[in-house]
Amino acid sequence: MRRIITALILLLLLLAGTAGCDMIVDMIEEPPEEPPVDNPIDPDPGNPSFIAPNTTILSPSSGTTSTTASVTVTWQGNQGVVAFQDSLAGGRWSAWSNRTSRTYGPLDEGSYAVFVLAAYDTTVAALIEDTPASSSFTVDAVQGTSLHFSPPYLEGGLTGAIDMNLVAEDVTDLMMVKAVFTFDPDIVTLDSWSASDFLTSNGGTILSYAAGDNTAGRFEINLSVVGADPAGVSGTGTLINLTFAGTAAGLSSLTFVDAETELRDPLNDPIAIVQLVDAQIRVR
Ligand SMILES: [Ca+2]
Repeated sequence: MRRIITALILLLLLLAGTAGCDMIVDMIEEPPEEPPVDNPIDPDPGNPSFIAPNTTILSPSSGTTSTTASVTVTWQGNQGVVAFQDSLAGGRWSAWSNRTSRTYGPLDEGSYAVFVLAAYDTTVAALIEDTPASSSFTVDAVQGTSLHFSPPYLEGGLTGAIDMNLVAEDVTDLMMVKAVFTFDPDIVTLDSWSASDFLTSNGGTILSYAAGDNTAGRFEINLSVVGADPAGVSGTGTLINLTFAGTAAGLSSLTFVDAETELRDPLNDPIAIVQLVDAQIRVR
């Protein structure tokens, strides 16, 4: 009996010893822990789980028409993105920042594309989004028969010309325009103007009378077309080109004098104006 018990104890010790040896072997032979393979910002091209930085533009969605001249663009990045750059087509890229929206404008009537780029690390090319996200949208802030400036917001300096246009939009049988607007003569002066080609798009000759006052900050222009066939023009086009000069840093509005501004047809009947849209010039 004692011999059997001794044999059992030896067997148990042997088993325990074997297990202990296995544990030690395991501890020695187990390789160091692998880096997690789902690290999304591991730029190693050999890492099949790498997820490139990516931007989604939330608004405006492509194809949107904005009825306001200022358009707020919002976006988001995928997990791990820490910085974005944004740009309106034709403009410069912004500095990298963590902002996820920007309001552009006031923008002129027309079509635009906005681009946004994301990065996990702006200092490593492989961690910057390859192709920026983009969205195309249209600004149609002026609607109905209108007079407006183009562009609605313009920046200029103390040297060089500041070129602005006066546009008639969505007119029918327009033959005569009287437009009066004011500006801040401490910020800008109106140096010159010239008739554009919209009123003569059916031929004919332009008769004009203009009076500018760079002390009061007021400009009045009367334009009519004679000898055109048909006598009036329809649609949208530029009436006059205006050239301002900056005189001091600041913001000047270009403000229509509603009571004195009018459109007339070939029968000399007034054409109802839906909107007179003012503009701003900033001199830096
Ligand atoms: Ca429009």
